[in-house]
Amino acid sequence: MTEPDPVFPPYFRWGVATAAYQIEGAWDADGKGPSNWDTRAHRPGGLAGGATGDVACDHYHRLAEDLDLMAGLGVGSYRFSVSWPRVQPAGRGRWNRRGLDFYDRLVDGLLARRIEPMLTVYHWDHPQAIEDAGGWADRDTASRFADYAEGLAVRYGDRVRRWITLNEPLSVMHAELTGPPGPPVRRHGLRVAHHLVLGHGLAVPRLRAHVTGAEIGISLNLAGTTPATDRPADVAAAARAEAYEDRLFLDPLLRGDFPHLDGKPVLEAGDADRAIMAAPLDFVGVNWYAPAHVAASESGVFGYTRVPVPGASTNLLGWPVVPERFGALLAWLRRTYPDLPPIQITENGYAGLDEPDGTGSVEDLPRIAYLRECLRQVRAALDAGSDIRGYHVWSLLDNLEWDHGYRPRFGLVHVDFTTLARTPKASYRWYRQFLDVQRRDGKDGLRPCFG
Ligand code: IFM
Repeated sequence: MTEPDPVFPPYFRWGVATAAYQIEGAWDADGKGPSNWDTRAHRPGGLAGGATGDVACDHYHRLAEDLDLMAGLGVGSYRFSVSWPRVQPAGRGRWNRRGLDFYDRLVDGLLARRIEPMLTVYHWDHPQAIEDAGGWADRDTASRFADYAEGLAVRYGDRVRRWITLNEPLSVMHAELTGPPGPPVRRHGLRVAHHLVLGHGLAVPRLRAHVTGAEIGISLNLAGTTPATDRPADVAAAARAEAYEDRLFLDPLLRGDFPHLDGKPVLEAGDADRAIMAAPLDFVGVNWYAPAHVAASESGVFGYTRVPVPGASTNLLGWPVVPERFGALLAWLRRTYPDLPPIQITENGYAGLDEPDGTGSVEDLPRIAYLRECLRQVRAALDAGSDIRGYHVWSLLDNLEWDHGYRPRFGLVHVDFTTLARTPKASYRWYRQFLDVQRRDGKDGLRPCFG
């Protein structure tokens, strides 16, 4: 007999997450400017399979249908991102009214369906003009970003209470360090990391100034690191991996300095910058998919490499499928950062091939099994003392998985990228039922903050 799904406290908020470049399409519609990702996708040999975000899920033109899919699911929270080049095409100065209007329609459509918006200011797509000026390797981008964030707060702060400054700065840094050859590739990873946290810290008070009752956080991709063996070289490699990944942003955000290795910070920042970076946060967003099992390696940028988790299967992206390790990451957070603000799980998901069967149905049972176990881990972490307030499945829709193109699918809803037809998968039906149980047993667990 399968174990029943866990029941969560009534305050827990349930949602789904997406990001602009991965779903919107309409890459040059209504005054939108080109982004770094448009350029990356359009160059020869760009993204896998020749994919681009030109159309993606065409969410920009199918907003009402996608909002109805969320309402049908029964979620109380939707995490989305704003495309910077859609609303401020040159990355400074002039705002694009038609782009801003789109997010008005999105926010209003959510509130009308009693779904609370959670707005990510930056999920990797910035105006090409910003890229041309050096992207995040240029310190001025931090100031441009803070101006942009403030502009969004002025526009949406009356209706959007929950804000995420950056999504996964670590991934942005890694793209700099390990990006494929050809422009735009630079080797300024740590400088990029510095400017990202600085931009975040500059943005936080600017958001707070315009958002009543603001809840401001940042989404970090965290793993939970273990050494491949107990050989000293692998143990030291795991400590480096922890410093350069899991602690790289948490330490400056929560402790006011970059992590130290061998008595030295992995990245030097002056006192003034460190004070800005440590701006108080209302929550930390955790994106979790898989743990990091690492071994010493001279070819790794920081002297380590990820190795397979013994005995674990892998998903379509080659990531180990070990949902039972989610709890270890949450326990590590409790131990390492006793003053950690409340946690929002801002992403958790599973990459599959998800082909429709002969009847057109997508029976994505491995995704359901993975998500169920992750949720059991989250529930156990609550019992163990973690302060976790919400959970978002990545993702509502199958979408553009960046350099990997459209083959890896993460959605609860299948998207046929030829016809753009949406078909809820078995996981959509499972999540809907799971949320029904939460509503019943948790009484008012899905009541939005507004309305
Ligand atoms: O698709 C991405 C998302 O944009 C950021 N977090 C990880 C997801 C899966 O790779």
